[in-house]
Amino acid sequence: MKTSDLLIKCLENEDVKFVFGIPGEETLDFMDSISKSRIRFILTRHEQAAAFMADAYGRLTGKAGVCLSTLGPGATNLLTGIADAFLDRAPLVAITGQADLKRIHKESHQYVDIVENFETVTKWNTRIEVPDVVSEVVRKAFKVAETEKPGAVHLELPENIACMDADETHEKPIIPIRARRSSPDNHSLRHATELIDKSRSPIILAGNGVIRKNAASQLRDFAEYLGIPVVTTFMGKGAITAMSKCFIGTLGLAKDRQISDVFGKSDLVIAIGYDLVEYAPALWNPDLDKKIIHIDFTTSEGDLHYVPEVEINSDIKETIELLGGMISSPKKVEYFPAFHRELLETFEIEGAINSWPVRPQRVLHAIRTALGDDDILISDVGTNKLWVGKFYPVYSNNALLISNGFASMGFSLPAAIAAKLVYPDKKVLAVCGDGGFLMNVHEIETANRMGLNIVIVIFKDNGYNLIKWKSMGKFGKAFGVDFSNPDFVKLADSFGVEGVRVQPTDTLEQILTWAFSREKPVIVDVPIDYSSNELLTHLL
Ligand SMILES: Cc1ncc(C[n+]2csc(CCOP(=O)(O)OP(=O)(O)O)c2C)c(N)n1
Repeated sequence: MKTSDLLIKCLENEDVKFVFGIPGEETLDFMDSISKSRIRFILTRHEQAAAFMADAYGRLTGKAGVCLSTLGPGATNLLTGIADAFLDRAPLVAITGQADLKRIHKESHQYVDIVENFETVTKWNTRIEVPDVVSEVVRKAFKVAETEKPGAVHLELPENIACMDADETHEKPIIPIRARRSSPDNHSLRHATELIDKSRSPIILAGNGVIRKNAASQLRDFAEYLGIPVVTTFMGKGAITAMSKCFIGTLGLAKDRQISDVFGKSDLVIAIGYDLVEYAPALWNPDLDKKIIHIDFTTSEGDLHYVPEVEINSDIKETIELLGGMISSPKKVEYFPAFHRELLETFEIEGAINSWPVRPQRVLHAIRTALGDDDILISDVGTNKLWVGKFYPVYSNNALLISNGFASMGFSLPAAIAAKLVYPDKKVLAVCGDGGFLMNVHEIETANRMGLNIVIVIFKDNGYNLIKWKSMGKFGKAFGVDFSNPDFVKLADSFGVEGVRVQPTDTLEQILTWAFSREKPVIVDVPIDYSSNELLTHLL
């Protein structure tokens, strides 16, 4: 069996459903092999988008998404998406072609050392240099990518190896087995229990780790039973349903009201599945005075502002359940019911204000109405993300995808395509700025070719608003942030899809209902008014 056939056989063995990518001359054997398999090849229009799709697939399923490119420029195009999976902790396996091994020691057409290039953005990264290692390499790649914290892995397959025969004895894929994490140890549990029992005013800081391990209902039971308020990070939204009385908001801006109103009142932070890459502890523990309990699969990062009294490095779900049973009495943290009420009220009041251009709050309220609890919203990066992060209530696991570790613009449209492929029966909506949208706009063709009804809502302000806003705050002026846009309705038309520009008299809810009734992608161009951005720092 030739090596590329064996590679595909091993991917099937890992239950890979899709490979996202763009082929090249050096991946011809790979393409020949995949064409004979049950794996669906999703041809994209840019390798970065392919990597974002694999990244979103990984977040939604917990299984590594797979992307493909050729050598050189194809592979360097993949890099941003791979880095996103790396810092956003999404399981991903990237496969790239490479030149014949006989020419990689010298200057040679399209050759750069991709393994070296990918070193800093992958958990593991290797070149397949002999056919007989393929089944071991593939099993290791998926294991490493999917193990906490998940992330990106890269395999390079040179073209002369791809068409070489593997030895028959090595043609057997290794069957994946599910390795279970050991239980939390009693000593650490008792220590954590003591700290919680003694604490006057504890708070839970929940991150994406809770979502990855589907522990939202355990977290809700734990928090509600003990009466402890919960703040999530942006990527932790959904770690506890926004309906829970214990949910009191999201942390995500440098000047966040949470810091003074919530962390200011707390003496103990119970960090569960929290990731420093999203929001630095120096922002919520500047004086190093908080006691911290670290609950996660992996040990904590070395950070002066994050030195836990106790670490429970174990299964998050089991830890929450065991701890809940050990704490003697519920806490009486008094402020949070009022905070939770305020969150709900602000959402309704702000979301009802009709003005022109439209305020982000109004759009997000209409989106919340259009989407069911389990439908999927995907946010791009920019001020649009801050509004989604601070304002949009999430009711279930993975009902919101945000890139907030690497925070790369251009994520939302490709991610929406992957989400719709994974969940054809769910509504999928991408919110993006006009800047982020145009970074991967070509994927409208991909979505259309596949007949996917995804809705893309563009917050149009003709500029890179987040940078403009920050620059105004720092210098009182902004430079190099304004641009013009194409006519998005005509652009949609030229792709063969439908587009609509919201007018002052339109009802957003009706437009979204119509958009979700179509069979193809729909672009909704919303002239946006960012003049209430300051409110972001006052929201819970
Ligand atoms: C790929 C990439 N390039 C640059 C940035 C820096 N950046 C962060 S937000 C932003 C502006 C985003 O503008 P837009 O997409 O229009 O969204 P808005 O802020 O207007 O909502 C920029 C340039 C980034 N995060 N990612």
